[in-house]
Amino acid sequence: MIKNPKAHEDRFAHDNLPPPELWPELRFDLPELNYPGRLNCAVELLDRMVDKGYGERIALRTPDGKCTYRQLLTRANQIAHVLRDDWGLIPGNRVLLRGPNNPMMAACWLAVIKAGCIAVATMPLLRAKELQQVIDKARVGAALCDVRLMEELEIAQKICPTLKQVLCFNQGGAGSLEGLLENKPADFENVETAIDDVALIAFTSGTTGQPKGTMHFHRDVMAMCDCFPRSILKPDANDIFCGTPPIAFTFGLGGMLCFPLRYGASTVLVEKLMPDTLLQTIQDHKATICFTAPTFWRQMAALAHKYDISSLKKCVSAGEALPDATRQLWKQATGIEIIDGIGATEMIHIFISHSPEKVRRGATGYAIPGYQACVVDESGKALPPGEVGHLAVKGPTGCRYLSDERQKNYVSNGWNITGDAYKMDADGYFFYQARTDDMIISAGYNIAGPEVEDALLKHPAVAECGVVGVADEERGQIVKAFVLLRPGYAPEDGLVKELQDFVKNSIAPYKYPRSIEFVTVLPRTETGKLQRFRLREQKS
Ligand code: 3UK
Repeated sequence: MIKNPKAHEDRFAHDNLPPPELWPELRFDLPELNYPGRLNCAVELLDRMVDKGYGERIALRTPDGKCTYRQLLTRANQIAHVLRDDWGLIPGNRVLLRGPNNPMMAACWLAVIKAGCIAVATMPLLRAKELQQVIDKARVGAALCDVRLMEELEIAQKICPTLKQVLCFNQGGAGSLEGLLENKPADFENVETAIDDVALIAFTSGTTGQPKGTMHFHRDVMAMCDCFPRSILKPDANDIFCGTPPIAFTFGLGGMLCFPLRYGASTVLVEKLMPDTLLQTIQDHKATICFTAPTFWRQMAALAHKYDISSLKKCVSAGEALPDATRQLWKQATGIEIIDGIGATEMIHIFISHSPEKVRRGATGYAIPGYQACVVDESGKALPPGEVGHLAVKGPTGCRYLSDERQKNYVSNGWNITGDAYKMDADGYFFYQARTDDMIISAGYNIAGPEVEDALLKHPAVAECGVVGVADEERGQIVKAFVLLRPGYAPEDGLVKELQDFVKNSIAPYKYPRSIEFVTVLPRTETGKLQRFRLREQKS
């Protein structure tokens, strides 16, 4: 290891951290969170595992092959040599990563961090304009990009003066990253970073346009591996992980890469998955753990009987609220109780969840060991059980935006305010209501769209739905449902009345959707979230 008291020679990330008084309070309440002062998270996840004897075990699986821990280490080391020797990058430099989930993308992420640089992984579907915002904001000087995603990056490069060096991977031949790797040594002198050097900047778009960069330290990557997995998921070295979230989304960075490596397990990386191909992947690879979003669980429940997925033991849902209707469908289809968990890019991963045995219907779960959570009012005062307010959390990780005024909105009195309306019961279980800015106010009543969605989803005609408030002269807003029907059902007037009565019979009648529109597709983000603002904008 290179001993360097100031591992980050490039101080950009450090200099753009929020002022200390705007940081959330950080708590390290578990013995496993006592890390040494110097630690490189990629070295912990890879070199250490080889040192411990996992070298010949499988780390990565793909539809066409396998790769051991030692092979992955060699590949990451060679890439790190390109970054340092060929490009002359120094610790603290930002490197943009762009690719679907595949072994080279994984190796590049590990290499960037081993070299002491900062990984800025971007969602595969970003266009040049959005890439430009990320590159400018994080002052990115170099990029590694999957050959099939080069087009938008090339457009972005023309308008981004800081971006000097770009290489593509998964192409092979001269001029590509693979071409440069051939004669690189298999060993690399890792950079011994400080525990609180920035390891990655994860961008989150929100709904307003200007993306926010969340900065996470080497310690945060370790903490994400040592909290949710250790206490809730409990994986072991024989587990085979699979799922949909991209490595560029911290949900996927954990579930598809860091968690499996931390526990000596293996991960199936597949580039493009749909509900049927994810089921096929579980069958083909005998996967034991699967990470995906609620809409996938719902669609997979209808198809599960066509596949042999008897290897599957644990199912994780995150990204948006898991409707109880979906939880029950999956349980009926497979016997498995989904593990729901709320996480956020600002927090890096999941902070409220539940073990399968401790599920409570309608609840996301409880604050997992290492985290604290409560529900607060507008002034930040804790509310008693049963009252709806803002979810506030703190733990070993927390929000640090890269030079962004919005730090003040997310962190208040040391708590991270996630932007979600929640209710807590007397046992400390947290019940999701809505995004705070999505609450529907109709004739003076507060109505949470997701509750109406859950009621609708229990009707056999409803495949998917989205519920929002739309302007109404008399009531201020009315509840409007956009409904996607299951095959075999027709969008008839009689069905509107039937669905309205169905909702009135299962939840408080004033919450029923006064307006229902049948649609063939619902607007979603790349991470599987329903874009309610786009439903609200729709004129009918
Ligand atoms: C919503 C949920 C109810 C919630 C994420 C796991 O989704 C992740 O990060 P994002 O920054 O979004 C955060 C927001 O998404 N949400 C996520 N999970 C749930 N709402 N129940 C859930 N289970 O509004 C939250 O504030 O995209 C999830 C791990 C890492 C992540 N980055």
